[in-house]
Amino acid sequence: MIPSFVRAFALVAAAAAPAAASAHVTLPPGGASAGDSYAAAFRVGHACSGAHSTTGITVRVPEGFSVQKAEPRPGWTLTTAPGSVSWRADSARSALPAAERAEFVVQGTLTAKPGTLWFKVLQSCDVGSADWAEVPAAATDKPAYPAVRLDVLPPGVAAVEVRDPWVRFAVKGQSGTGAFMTLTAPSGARLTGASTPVAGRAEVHEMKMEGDVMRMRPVAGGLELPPRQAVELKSGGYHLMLTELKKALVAGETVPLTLEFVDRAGRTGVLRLDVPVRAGAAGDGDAASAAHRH
Ligand SMILES: [Cu+2]
Repeated sequence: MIPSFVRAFALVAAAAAPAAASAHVTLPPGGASAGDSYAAAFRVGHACSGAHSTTGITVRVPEGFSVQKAEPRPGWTLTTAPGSVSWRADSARSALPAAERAEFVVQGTLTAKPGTLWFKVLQSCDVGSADWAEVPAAATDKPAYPAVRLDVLPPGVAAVEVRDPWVRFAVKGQSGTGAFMTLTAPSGARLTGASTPVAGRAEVHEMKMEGDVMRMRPVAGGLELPPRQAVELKSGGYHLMLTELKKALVAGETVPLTLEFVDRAGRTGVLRLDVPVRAGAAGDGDAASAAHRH
């Protein structure tokens, strides 16, 4: 059984994730496990307003994160001081052009206490600067220059971002269907299983050509999610196979779905989601139901 506080935390974390606008300085969504070592990869997506390039980044490290080391960046000078890490471009040539994205990575260890950490990041540019340092007072607040948020998750909650999950509809009597989504594990993980009250079985499948025949089979050992790399579960590729369906799945309803993961340290964690049922594009999931034979 999953304690109810874990469930509540997971839902809050999932709801808050889309607020991280891609244009700001961000960490990969999905959070990190309390007490874990963590590579904080700050993504800088554009220069300051009206500027052509980013020339410096200074991260003010909150309590709750102990820095071990920062990754150097060629052509930039790295300076670490108590409570901060900064990179400064050695010349205009090595500055980060406005149209390019880059990651500035700080390795460290996280507090054992679950909660939210805010990293304040000063971005210096060829013209002006931007201080990403505003901590929203409420979840609905959208400050112009938000500090960088990191969700520190309690044991049992997987540090994985789930984007655009959906389940393909199923008519009454249909035995199986597919569930699709994009998963990103900031620190790496494996998707090892799933469960839902609407199906007797839920398995991670892959599709593979065997001779001329496209076949699907359970992924042995689970699906690898490399750190900070989005892995797509989609028709014709990896997917979650729901079989022994207990009812029709109607477009527009939502179904509970629990995803099970193992992190790099071997610890298990789950995410509990409510996933919409959709008709899907033509062909989505057809293969999943038609070709599925065990
Ligand atoms: Cu399948």
